[in-house]
Amino acid sequence: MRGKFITFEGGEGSGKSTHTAALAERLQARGIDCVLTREPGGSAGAEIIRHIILSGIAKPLGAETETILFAAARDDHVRMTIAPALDAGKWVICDRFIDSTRVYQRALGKVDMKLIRSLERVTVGAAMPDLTFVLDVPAGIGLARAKTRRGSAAADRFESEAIEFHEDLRRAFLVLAEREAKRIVVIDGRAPRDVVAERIWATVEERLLGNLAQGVEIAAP
Ligand code: Z5A
Repeated sequence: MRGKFITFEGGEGSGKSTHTAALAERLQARGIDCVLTREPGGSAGAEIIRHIILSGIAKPLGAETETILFAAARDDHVRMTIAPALDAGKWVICDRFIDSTRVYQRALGKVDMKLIRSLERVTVGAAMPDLTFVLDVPAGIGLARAKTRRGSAAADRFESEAIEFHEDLRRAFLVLAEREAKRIVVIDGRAPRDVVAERIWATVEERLLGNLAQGVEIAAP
């Protein structure tokens, strides 16, 4: 049976890395084989493209070229990591995916949605997420968390954008979640870590594990 595909989205410092890891650990404890991955990156080719994008050297080439670079990275990631894992029955937990392109490249570069959707069709194919969490925090909180975590290291290509940009992103994620309410669940990321983790787990149990328990044997914790 094909594995389940769960993605995490949201602004900078909203807790995606924290909660992708926590969910993968909890699923493993239930005997579910998981692959934890991220975008941009998650495969050898995509990690090279990640470095190019986040260093900012592609910024002068324009928002459309950056969008195409994200798509090239995704194509490699889906072919080399995500699709083989799902086909093998593993669950894939991914930190950022298509909704980041829809929101960031649309908001940042006003890239034509037709281009974004066409690239999505080519790169993603059947590997659409079964469930997506948007971790929602005000931009000021997320940026402050990310700054604390970064310490003295320099801000990357996107962290260095103005706070208004990050607030626009937050709104855009919420609009997207409203439009695709069947797939996307918004979680208040301001709550304490363990509360956020419990809300995520409850949703996974309700939406994915409930169905699975009817057809598949799951190892006891
Ligand atoms: N991007 C794009 O433009 N288009 C695309 O298609 C894709 C991506 C796929 C990737 O950056 C950048 O690429 C991203 C969008 C763009 N840029 N931005 N901005 P990245 O991978 O380097 O970083 P990120 O995805 O933005 O994530 P992040 O900064 O690593 O944050 P996070 O993963 O959401 O948060 P975290 O690391 O789990 O938590 C941050 C800190 O807060 C950390 O110290 C935690 O311990 C703490 N934390 C977490 N949860 C809590 C709670 N609940 N309370 C208090 N503190 C907490």
